[in-house]
Amino acid sequence: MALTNNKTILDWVDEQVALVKPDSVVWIDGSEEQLEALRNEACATGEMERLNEELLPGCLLHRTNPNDVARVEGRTFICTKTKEEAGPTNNWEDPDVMYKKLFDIARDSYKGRTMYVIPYSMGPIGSKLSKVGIEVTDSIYVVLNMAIMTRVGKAVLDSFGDESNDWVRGLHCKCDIDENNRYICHFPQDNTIISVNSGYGGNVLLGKKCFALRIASYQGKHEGWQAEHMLILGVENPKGEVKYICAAFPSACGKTNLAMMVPPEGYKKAGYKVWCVGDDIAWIRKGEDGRLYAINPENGFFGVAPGTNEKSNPNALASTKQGTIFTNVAHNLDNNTVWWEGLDKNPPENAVEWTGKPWNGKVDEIKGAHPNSRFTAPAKNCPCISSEFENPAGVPISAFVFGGRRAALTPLVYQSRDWNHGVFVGSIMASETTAAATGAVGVVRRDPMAMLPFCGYDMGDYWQHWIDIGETLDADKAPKIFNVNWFRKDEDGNFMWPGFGDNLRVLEWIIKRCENEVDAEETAIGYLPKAEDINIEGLEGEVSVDSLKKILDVDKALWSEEAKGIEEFYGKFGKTLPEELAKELDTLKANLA
Ligand code: OXD
Ligand code: MN
Repeated sequence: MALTNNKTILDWVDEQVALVKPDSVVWIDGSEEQLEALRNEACATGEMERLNEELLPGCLLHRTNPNDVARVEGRTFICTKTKEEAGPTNNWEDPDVMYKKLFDIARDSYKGRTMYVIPYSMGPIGSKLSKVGIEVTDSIYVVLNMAIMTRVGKAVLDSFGDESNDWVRGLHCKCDIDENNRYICHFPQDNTIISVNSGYGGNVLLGKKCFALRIASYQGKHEGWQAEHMLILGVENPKGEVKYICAAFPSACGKTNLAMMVPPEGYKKAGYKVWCVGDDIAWIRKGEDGRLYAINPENGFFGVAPGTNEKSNPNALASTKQGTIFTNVAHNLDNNTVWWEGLDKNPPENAVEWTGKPWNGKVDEIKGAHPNSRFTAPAKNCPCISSEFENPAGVPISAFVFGGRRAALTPLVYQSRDWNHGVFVGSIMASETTAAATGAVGVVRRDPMAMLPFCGYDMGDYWQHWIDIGETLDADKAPKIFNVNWFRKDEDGNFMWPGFGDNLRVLEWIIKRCENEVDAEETAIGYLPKAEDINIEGLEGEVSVDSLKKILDVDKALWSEEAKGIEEFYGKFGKTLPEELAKELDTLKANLA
């Protein structure tokens, strides 16, 4: 039974039914009874498996088709009316052409299947910063994941009301999981997403990258707010004051680890705490007091499993101990639990690897878990989840932090001179491919604001939006903007900074800068800490003031090379490159000369 009288929603659902022709239609009401019935059904058909009820209560295992294990950027499209609106870094297709192609693929594809209609809220239900979406899907796996990653059900529609048309349409069709006909398409001007021929997380949980970043970034541009690929964390000092930081990193830079970090012993003893508000996405708006406020639009973590362990991220691991869906990990048959590379040193010998074949735990021969295997865990499971997680007003942001993986070049931390310079710093973000593990400098890939695959319109216009937002903020209210690099290496290829919880030492300097409590040195690239101002107590033998000086140096020759790379990258954008950023590049070059 339909759960709303909103005609815009009812009409659209009718249109989808007429297109895909399901045997039946089920509206997801969000009740535990309905979700439990769906879990049972998925386990009865073999789509999912229940794990050990004592060790992993309420947890399920799922395997996707081996051809369908990751987001497919090459098949992801932004279908704006003109190609220019999508910009030089997105795949583009004309909306009419793409709708026709997708409708031809989707037509009748639900025959013999059930259509699930999922009403969901990105952000706390009813918050002014939140938005509503409806996803229809023929996958129970999608329903159960959406029920963890977002707020779903009747409560969403009740608070949304019968009048508004401000909601995002999402059609997902598994079809035959045919990789040659897989498309993840966005129609920002119609608030519409269509995803066909995939059953993998990032391609089918349409609230996440598709809505909360690609569609929402477009909405934000037109409505005066920001959708960013950023974690949100709070640092509580011994006085109980909490300062919030939003941070953007390309993949493989430890974003989830930073979002849930455990302070070093000395800090813990002194009374420092770190609270996680979000690990992936931030929606940001100016509040009545003139400061920027952020909410995490999600309600769970869709985290990469391999490498997650008691040491790297105990809070993420704890989050997966109940009510979690594991995708493409190894299945330990002895105790009906899960395993992945980097969990511990004891791969199970009586197991099934991620493709479903028997596996003996010999990780050198074949991997147990896919490198992009995932856990979908409820945020409320996280031991360090912030008390502000459900706050409809969001949290006030003190600092934006950008980062990347650079073996040389970028210092441990630096601060931008002002807002526009900060936008420049975000726009030149880059990371090296991890071939750098051998000590060789990897290939540099530019990923401005970590938004390259997620911006729903021209990236040059997106930078302009950042600059425009800055113009609306009073200088004393605007978040300060920083860049960090945890990955500097010495001549022998060893990391020079311990990372993980010790990154709090850098966040402490950042917060002191925001509070005007510490000086800095002005350099060609921005403000750098004095080595003595980064607290290294407890790091004896690992980091010294001398080694800190090395991670904080600015090599003008390397930066001049970098400036050339930036110029080349900027060249792609033509007339949408904001003048302000071209000027910042000139300033950098002049400072280096
Ligand atoms: C993610 C990503 O899955 O950024 O969060 O790729
Ligand atoms: Mn992400």
